[in-house]
Amino acid sequence: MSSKILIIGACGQIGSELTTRLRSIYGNDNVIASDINYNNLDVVNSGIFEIVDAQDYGSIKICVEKYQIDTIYLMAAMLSATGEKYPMKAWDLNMDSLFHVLNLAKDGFIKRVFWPSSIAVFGPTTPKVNTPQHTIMEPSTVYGITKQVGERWCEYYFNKYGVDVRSIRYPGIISWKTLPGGGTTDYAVDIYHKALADGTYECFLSEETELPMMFMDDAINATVDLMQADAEKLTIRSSYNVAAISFTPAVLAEEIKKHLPDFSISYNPDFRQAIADSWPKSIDDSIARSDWNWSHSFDMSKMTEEMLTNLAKIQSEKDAN
Ligand code: AKB
Repeated sequence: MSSKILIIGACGQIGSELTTRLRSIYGNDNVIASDINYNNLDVVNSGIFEIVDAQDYGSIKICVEKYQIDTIYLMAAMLSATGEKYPMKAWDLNMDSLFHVLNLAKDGFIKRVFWPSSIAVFGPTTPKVNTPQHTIMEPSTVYGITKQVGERWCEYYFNKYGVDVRSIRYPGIISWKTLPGGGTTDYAVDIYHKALADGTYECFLSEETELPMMFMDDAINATVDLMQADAEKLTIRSSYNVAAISFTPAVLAEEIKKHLPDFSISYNPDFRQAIADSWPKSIDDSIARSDWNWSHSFDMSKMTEEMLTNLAKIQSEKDAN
């Protein structure tokens, strides 16, 4: 029998592009997209779609049984900036949903789980440059706490119950198809939209704030490759460090200026600065590279080219209509 996949949080930034890729690999009928709303019509209309509340065990289980799901990608989460505004909601959403899915696997309803972690698991006491896979982790955000605790539970469910759970510590993800929501790294997407629309951008992080980032295509490749890897090759069952590029807002602005010479940037750091300051500048992902051959393809210039070309195309199509 072929694999049947359920994506929870399929209308979000990563979930939507993951849905498209998984449908192209496994076939539309084998990839069920779900979310708490119909916010992404491309996802809703391109295959089977169900309303599923990630915090409601019953609603996930009904969907698992209806479609005989064996693999869940749990992409629903509250990110770092929104999490600081609603700490208990972030805790409840991020932890309830993870336990529901891990317990479905433990109880034999599904076989495999993908759960995203984040560079937010690291904190102010973590070494900032080339942050190792195993190091001090004292996250100072609610989101980071949920991701660190989640990683511990994933490893526990693997060791104790044999649950095949796999995870990646995503850096900031940059894409032109869907906007991110509520993260600290969101500036690296907003900047492209504003550069094209207004020719100027006010950044909520300071010019020298260096953070690990990745173009969406690489993030989706990493996710698919990890899920397709032989289980015996995986030495990490908490969550893998993965890395692509690291840059500051000032360096990104210079790259954009190569395409849009009149672009200007100003800086007005807000509460997200403290979050960014607590995270690594760059990540050592050598274990992912050796365990499952992870490698990235987009550097900053290729990504910028791709972002500006596609966003400009969307804008001119809108203008023409
Ligand atoms: C955020 O900024 O909260 C996320 C992340 C790094 O996990 N993009």
